[in-house]
Amino acid sequence: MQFLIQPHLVFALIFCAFPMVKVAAAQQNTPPNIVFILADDLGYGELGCYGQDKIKTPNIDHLASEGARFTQHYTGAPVCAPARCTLLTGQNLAHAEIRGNRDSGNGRIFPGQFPITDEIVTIAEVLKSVGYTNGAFGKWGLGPSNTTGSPMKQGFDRYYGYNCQRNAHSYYPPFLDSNEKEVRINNFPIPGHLKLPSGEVRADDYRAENYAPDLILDEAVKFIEKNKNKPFFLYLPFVEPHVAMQPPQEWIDQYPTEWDDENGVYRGQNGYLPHPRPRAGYAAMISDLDEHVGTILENLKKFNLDKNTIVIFTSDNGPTHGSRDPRFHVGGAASTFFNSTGGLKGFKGSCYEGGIRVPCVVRWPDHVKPGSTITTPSYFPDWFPTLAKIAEAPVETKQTLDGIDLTGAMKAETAPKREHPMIWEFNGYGGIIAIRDGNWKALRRNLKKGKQPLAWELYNLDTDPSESNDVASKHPEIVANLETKFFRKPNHRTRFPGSISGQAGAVRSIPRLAQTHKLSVDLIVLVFFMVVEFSI
Ligand SMILES: [Ca+2]
Repeated sequence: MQFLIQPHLVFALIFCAFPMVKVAAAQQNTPPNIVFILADDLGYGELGCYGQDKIKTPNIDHLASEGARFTQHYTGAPVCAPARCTLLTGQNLAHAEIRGNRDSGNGRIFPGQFPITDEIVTIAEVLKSVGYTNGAFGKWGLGPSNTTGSPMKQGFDRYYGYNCQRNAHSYYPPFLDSNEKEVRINNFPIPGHLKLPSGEVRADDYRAENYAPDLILDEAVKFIEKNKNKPFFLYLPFVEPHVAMQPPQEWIDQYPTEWDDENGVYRGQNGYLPHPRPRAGYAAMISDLDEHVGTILENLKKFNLDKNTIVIFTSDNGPTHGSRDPRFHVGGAASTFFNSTGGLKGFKGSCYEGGIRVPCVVRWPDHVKPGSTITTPSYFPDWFPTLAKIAEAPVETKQTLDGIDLTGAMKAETAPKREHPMIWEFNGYGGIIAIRDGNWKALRRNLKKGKQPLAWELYNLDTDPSESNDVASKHPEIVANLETKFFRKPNHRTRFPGSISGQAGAVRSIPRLAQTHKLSVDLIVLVFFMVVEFSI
């Protein structure tokens, strides 16, 4: 048999192939979808891929195996609202509009948090400017509906979840917020805080009709399907494993009953809700979170989006800290039993590593090498320039941006250069400031008004990641250098006052370590600012 080349057949083949070529080119040129998953209070050591050996996290571990793990990634703040502010606005705590978990003050039971302003530009707004459709699903915390801080006024086209962080203290709340409307989800909601001093503690007594994380996940999946044909930014600030502890029973049953033999039931004495098996309950919350991450990844695959989507998974701050009853942490959490900080010092609310260093996994096919590790120190303000770069979006904002573009580090191409060190300035938990420059980290505590400020501490994180050996007295010159860098350009926020934040007078009211002659100059400056302050 002889093959004859028929001219009309050749024409037909070319004609058919042309649209395919065109489609392939279009797919290549489509900016990647961005999925940013933010866990709440998940510690550095609470994932299998970060050394956790009790709690099972197969989906996030798999995500890490297909992408990279950051080993020195930090949140921008050691608690919820300011951490979210640093993430979405690209500013560190010396510049950020939100510096604490302050309520909006609107007098409602769930007031929402103090709103970010209209002037501030969020990364969602930047992405929107180049055609992204943006959805946020989960805990917001940056301002109630009908204020400038509403997600719908900060670049998001769709929002579903807990606008108010306090409403998120329960997984069975009365309502969730859908765009700017409250939608009732439980007719018999469970409050986030109850005690049961005696009698049997039953997990089922703290459950109601609708488990909020499942509803939030469903809406996120709908968003993926609806926007599968155009670039989207999906921000998923999931609530787990923040207490109260109300995970599904199927996950609790996966963990050994013996775990809770030692301390027994939790009766709500450290706040939030009682639990019959608090250690199993805590692990169950993380497994449930892991399952939800798995569902998101499955859906990206289902809609053929997984190749052209960057997925980032991290946490807003370190694991839950201790409280009055030393057998449990707040809400019955078992941060010590699980070695939740992975050996780092401090917990949520602290600027020691345990409070701010967080797990961070990134999967970006063809860009990030599967199974790799990124050791570049980085923090939340870096995501603003990084995501803008990924989307090829121009950044035209008046606000100070404190982060650096991490795409070079993620692709293992170039080590990013950080002009200004990473800093944290937090007026909660007694008032703390911290600065990391290279491997050196300096930190001061007790800076809140009325407290006696403690001396600077200094740690070499390369040799002492657990911050157990304070070398400040050995290297006063390094401390003085970091102190100078710390006070580079803070700006004052009267809404979030603190003796450490802001104007030169306030800053210099802290006794500085610098030499005596410098101190006398500072005193003159202090007197000058006091005069100025009292004269207006
Ligand atoms: Ca948090």
